[in-house]
Formats: sequence, C-alpha cells, structure tokens
Amino acid sequence: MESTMIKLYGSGPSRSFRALWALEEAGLDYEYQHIKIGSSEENGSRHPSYTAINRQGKVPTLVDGELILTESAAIVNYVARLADKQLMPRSVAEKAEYDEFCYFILTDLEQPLWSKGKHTFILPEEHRIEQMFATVKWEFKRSIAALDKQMEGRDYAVGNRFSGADILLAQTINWAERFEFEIPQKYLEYRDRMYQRPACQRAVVKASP
Ligand SMILES: N[C@@H](CCC(=O)N[C@@H](CS)C(=O)NCC(=O)O)C(=O)O
Repeated sequence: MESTMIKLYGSGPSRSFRALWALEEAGLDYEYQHIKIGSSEENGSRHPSYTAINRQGKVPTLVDGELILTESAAIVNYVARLADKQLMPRSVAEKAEYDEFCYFILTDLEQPLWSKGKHTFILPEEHRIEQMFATVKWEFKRSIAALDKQMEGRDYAVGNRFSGADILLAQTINWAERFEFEIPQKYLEYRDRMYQRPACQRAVVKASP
C-alpha cells in the first residue's frame, strides 16, 4: 500500500501557523505548501485545485490520506492526538477546561482581529466599514480582561504545562500585535516565551516564504 505523508497548506503567520507549529511540536513527518491568499494562480487560495480541498479558499488545510481538515484548532487537536506528545490534557476535567479555553480564543479573542482583517483587506471594498475599527478595539480589550482572569498566576493556558491551547493563544497574541491592537506587556512576554520554543522557531523558518 502506498504510504502517504501529511501535507499542510498554509500561509506565513496566519492561522495556518498554529497547525505548522503543532506539527513541529509533534515531530511528525509532513510536507508544507505555501498558499498565496487571495490569488487565483497555482498555489493560490482561489485556484480550483485548492478550493477542491478547502471549499472556502482559506488556510490552513491539512491532508492526511483520505482525511481533509480545514479548521486550525481541529488540526492542532488532530496532530496532538496523532503524536501523543501530551499536547492536550488527558483527564476529562482538564480536557474540558482545554476545550473551553480553545473555544474562547476562537469565538472571543480572535474575532475582533479577524473583523479588522476582513474590513482591511479581505472583504470586497464596497463591504468594508472603517467605523468598526473603534468597536473591535473595544471588544478586544474586553476579551483581554476575560483572559486576565484565566491566566492569573499561570505560565501556561491550561494546567501546568504547554499544550495546544498555548499554540492558539500565543499565535493570536502575535496576530494582535501585527494588527496593531493594544496588548498588555505580560502577554507579549508570554508570546515571546512560547515563540522561543525550538519547535516554534522551526515553524517560523518554514512559514517564511
Ligand atoms: N476558522 C478558520 C479560519 C481560517 C481563515 O479564515 N484563514 C484566513 C487566514 S488567517 C484565510 O485564509 N483567509 C482568506 C479569505 O478569507 O479569503 C481556522 O481557524 O482555520
């Protein structure tokens, strides 16, 4: 039987970076393909060969044999389960806390960032609303206040060890900095600490075009 290698399609520091970082932490063999967001050319997110595996024409996409995954957090968790390198907690209660934290990142913390991105360069120009920038700034601040409660006295997002939740959080803080949101110094320091991990540094090199 022909053996297949995991293939990850991604683009620079975007949400696909979460998947790339997880693969490096897991030490799995994989191939990485850079995708140009918004391009209809070969290896572009709108090229038919790419939209055939990712209906929305977004990154990331992970292909492992017959399995195709197109959500960054689902990919991080899939990789965590495959590798069994304790990238997610094992106990039922801690796993529930891990899930809660991941959903908070996806549904609260990252949403103002994504709204700013959509209204800056993703949506067709006629659908962009500049006045919402003040709103997303306010929303982000509110989510940071909720994060403060979660992270109080902690070095890691969940439990007392590194997990996929730290990948999501550190990448999101990094994204917020790139998009010029106001970030408390302690989260920049947390991001730096996470990004200094050798696996993350290898992912940074791979993600650079
Ligand atoms: N919920 C998805 C969102 C994926 C997503 O929106 N990716 C962005 C880059 S961070 C993208 O490819 N955008 C291109 C577009 O919207 O056309 C995930 O977390 O993987």
